[in-house]
Amino acid sequence: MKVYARKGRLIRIVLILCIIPLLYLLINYSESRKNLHKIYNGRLASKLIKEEDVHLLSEGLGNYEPKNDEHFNGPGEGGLAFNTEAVNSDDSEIEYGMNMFASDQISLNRTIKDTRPKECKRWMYPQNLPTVSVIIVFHNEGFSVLMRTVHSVLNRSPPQFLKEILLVDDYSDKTDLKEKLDKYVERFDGRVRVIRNEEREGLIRTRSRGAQEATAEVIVFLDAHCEVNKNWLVPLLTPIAFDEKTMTVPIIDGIDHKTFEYRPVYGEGHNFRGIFEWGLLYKENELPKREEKRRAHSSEPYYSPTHAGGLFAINRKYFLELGAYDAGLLVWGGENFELSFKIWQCGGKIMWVPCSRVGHVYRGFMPYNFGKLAEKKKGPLITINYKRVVEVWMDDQHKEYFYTREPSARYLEMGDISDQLALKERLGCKSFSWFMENVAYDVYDKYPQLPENIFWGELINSANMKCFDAMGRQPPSLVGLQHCHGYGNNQLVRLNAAGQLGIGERCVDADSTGIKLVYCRLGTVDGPWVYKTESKSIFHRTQNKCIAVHPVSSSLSLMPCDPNNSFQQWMFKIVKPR
Ligand code: LR7
Ligand code: MN
Repeated sequence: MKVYARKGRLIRIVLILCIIPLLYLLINYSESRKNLHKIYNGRLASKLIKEEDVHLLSEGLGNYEPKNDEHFNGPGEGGLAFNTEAVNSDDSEIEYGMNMFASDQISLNRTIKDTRPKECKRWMYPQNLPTVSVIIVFHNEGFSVLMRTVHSVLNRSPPQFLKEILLVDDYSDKTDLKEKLDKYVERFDGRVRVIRNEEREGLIRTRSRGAQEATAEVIVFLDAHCEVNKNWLVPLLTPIAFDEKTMTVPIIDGIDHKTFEYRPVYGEGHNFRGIFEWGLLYKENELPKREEKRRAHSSEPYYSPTHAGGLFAINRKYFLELGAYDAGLLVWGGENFELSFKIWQCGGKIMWVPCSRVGHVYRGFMPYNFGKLAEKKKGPLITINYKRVVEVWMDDQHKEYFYTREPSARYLEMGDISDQLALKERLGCKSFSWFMENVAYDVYDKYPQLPENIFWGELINSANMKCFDAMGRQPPSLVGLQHCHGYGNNQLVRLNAAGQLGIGERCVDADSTGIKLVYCRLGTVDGPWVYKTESKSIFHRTQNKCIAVHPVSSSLSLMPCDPNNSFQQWMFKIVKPR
């Protein structure tokens, strides 16, 4: 008996001695877990967990880092460039705007480099997140590029949140996008659905259709030539889970259209956001201090006035309540501004998410035409889209900036916008000035208010009746003289009240090599030019010379002014779009 009692006590002592530290560890562990929950409880993600606590993260707790890092050695693996010698010999680039030979050699499941800020692995995310329909609209895209987009989404999204991938075919005519595609997606057991337009609708209407047909709570749009990166989805869903009127945008890395090399768009620690110039060309700008400071960590989501257009997540019901995209916008362009202005002005938010990265193939040029829809419309279709957006969402002051930068847009027929204005009224949306002051305040730093145009139109030389032409070249380059074509575009020249001579978003300057197209100095709207009505000369104030045409070569340069020389005489002729 005694022996047993002693033994029993000993066991108890040993047990207690063991249990105390075990209990301690256990309590500590669950405390830490509780703290982790607190971190995101009711908040977006305002604290990172500490480096030393990373081992506490587990799937169930809201960390979605994939645990197995696979490595392969095939072509293009790790997001590396495909061997360029082979690449140069292919002419699919003309058909697709990207090198399909290279794409066809690269695995649909290839690995890419993790381009996120290091911090990203340490964020906690909620366990309950909405389900997602990924919508990919396409028109005549390359099969392997489209499928690599699908594979990357399936491989890198938590299956509990990814309800479906919707492929919406905008009336492609390539044969491999028909039965072959239908057959291919069968292997995904209904997780990938293909729907097709009866006629060409353009990407804007096709996306709206995709939203209608989607069945999940959140829709995520991707272009048909993307690769999503590690843990891309959850960081996009989290801000939406906390606030349904938030649209989230991943950071868009580049995929080379020749080699399919995957490259980070910005260096670590640099955050940019989407803005615009007054001709509604999309621009990106380093995050303003005010927005940088609003957040505790550089990898946290931040507010952005707009987005590039193609890649974003939004609550489906909310998107449809906003009227989806204006159905009067045709084919391509401007829809990114329409949606952005609508979201911000009508009570929502746009956030860019540094921890969500998606690669996109930037093509060298657009390989498709705009189809029948473009023929129905007179004038340049993209500018018509811009005009609709401007007329619906801007106020008189800012509309004026647009028409100053794009003067021929005044003459464009934009169709009926009364539905859009009614929607704006119904949703009780705020003014564009409110948006500029509170959200897009950094636009003015780069693109200040535009002085009025004193003259604009084709700039025609009196001696040979040819037109000033930007020649479609990238600055710095020489301005040329060409037959007047009457379409404006590269021949549409503006001289504003502050002496700036502009063609499109570019400026005209002069040096010893000639008359040049240059990048306008950001934040300035002035220049050295004066048009002298009596002598019809274009005078450079600081160099005290005039623009002259060489009688033989037709090249342009600055010469000592001679009011009687017709090679120095110019007329502005207003061009209306055709
Ligand atoms: O008629 C069409 N029907 C379509 O379904 C024309 C195109 N499409 C498809 C096309 O197959 C592709 O999947 O629509 C998608 C977008 O077309 P792209 O890839 O030719 O457009 P883009 O990448 O040159 O242009 C950007 O701007 C567009 C303006 O309308 C769209 O918003 C694109 O989605 C957008 N792309 C991005 O934002 C990716 C980042 C690029 C930048 C900056
Ligand atoms: Mn694209």
